[in-house]
Amino acid sequence: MIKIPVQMKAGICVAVLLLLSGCTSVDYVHDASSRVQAGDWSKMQTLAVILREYSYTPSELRFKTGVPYKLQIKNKGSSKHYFTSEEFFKGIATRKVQSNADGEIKAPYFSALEVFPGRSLDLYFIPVKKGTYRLHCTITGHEAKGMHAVIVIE
Ligand SMILES: [Cu+2]
Repeated sequence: MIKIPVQMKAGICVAVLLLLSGCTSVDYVHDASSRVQAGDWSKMQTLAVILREYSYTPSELRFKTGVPYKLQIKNKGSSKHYFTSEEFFKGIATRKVQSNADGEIKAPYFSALEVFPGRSLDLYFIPVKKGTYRLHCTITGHEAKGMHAVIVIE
């Protein structure tokens, strides 16, 4: 029998865990459109998040599963910023993203939204998967300067 050193065993465990997490990585909500249609949008709750150099306000956004939301993503900064949170977008049933000046975009899911300075986008959605998700701006240097936040679905 081959003896495997303890350290190597630990390494193998980590490798297996990484493989498992890779295999079970969260996919998008497949029944998003039926969840959106079944939602009671007359009870929609509206929240806002402000983007600026280099922060999200509030720095923690909390949502409840099953509740329809409109999240107003407002860029009050002087440069463009991103609302990027792939795992959060995988945990919600998206209805649409609306630009109040230009129209609305209907898609089963998004992974990132870019908002120009002085503009805003409204994300209409119903949270599905509980969890804590990292939100960040993917423009070079912004996250390092503090442009990150947490989204909690409870
Ligand atoms: Cu930014």
